[in-house]
Amino acid sequence: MGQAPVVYGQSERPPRGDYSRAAGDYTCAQDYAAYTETDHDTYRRLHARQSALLPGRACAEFIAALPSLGAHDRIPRFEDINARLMPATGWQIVAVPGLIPELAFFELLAARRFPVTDWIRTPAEFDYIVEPDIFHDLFGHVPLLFNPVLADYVQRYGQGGIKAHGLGACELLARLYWYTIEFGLIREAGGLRAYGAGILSSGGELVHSVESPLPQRVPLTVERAMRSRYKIDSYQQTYFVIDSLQQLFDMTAGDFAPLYAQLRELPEFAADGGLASATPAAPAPRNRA
Ligand code: HBI
Ligand code: FE
Repeated sequence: MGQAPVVYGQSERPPRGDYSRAAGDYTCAQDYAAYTETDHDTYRRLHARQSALLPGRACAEFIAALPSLGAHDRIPRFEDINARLMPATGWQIVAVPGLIPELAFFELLAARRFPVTDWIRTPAEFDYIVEPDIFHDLFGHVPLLFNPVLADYVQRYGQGGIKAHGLGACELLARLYWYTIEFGLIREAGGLRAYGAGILSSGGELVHSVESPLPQRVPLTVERAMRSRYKIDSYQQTYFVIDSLQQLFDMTAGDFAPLYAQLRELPEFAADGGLASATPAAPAPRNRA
């Protein structure tokens, strides 16, 4: 049975989920009977709040794909979503007890299996939760897995992650994940829109990221994203902007090994003996008020 993963960085607290029920690849069965009426109501309320905020703030591809999650008055059954997702892009979602080790995470993505935490936050955590829960993963990540370009990008990210793990460069690649899949912005004719799951699943950051004058918003380059450390417990100070999902796919097609070699000289890595020993940043609290 899978062991509880080491959760890095600030969140030294034990992981939330029950990892004793996970298989060796950290996947488990979605324990649908375990959901209470409060859980279903929390999902319904979160979905309603976020859906009301999407117009003018979420990218068109996300808005078009969101109905593919199906009914939102109760927590969806993963097999019901998979019945639509597999034919669309060959992806499936698999239940996990929570955050899992990086290599296991990358291997699932490379196999077009997206790990979705199967528990939901308590009502008291409605606006803020430390670890990604089912709402962050389902609402934030899964709709864009129905988009063929983003679906291919996420699989290639997983393949790149396996390679980065071998090179001790997970921290650098994690920054690219952070500033695209989690907190990426896209420029549309009507203005800036969010495509990052961490933004799309957050009540406060969805408005902040596209409307606040405070953050920097810069064109995405792989090098600049990999040079940019990120904050895991507050809104981003910098958002990276793409012009299209195709542009994101095309600009990340290259071999990152030379870039890893160049960036491993950064002060935060050189100081404590090199990139491999860098403590990977804690996978984010994805939802802030
Ligand atoms: N595990 N279940 C889960 N979900 C994530 O988003 C996740 C993870 N483990 C590691 C991780 N993300 C990040 O470190 C990635 O950058 C690899
Ligand atoms: Fe996420």
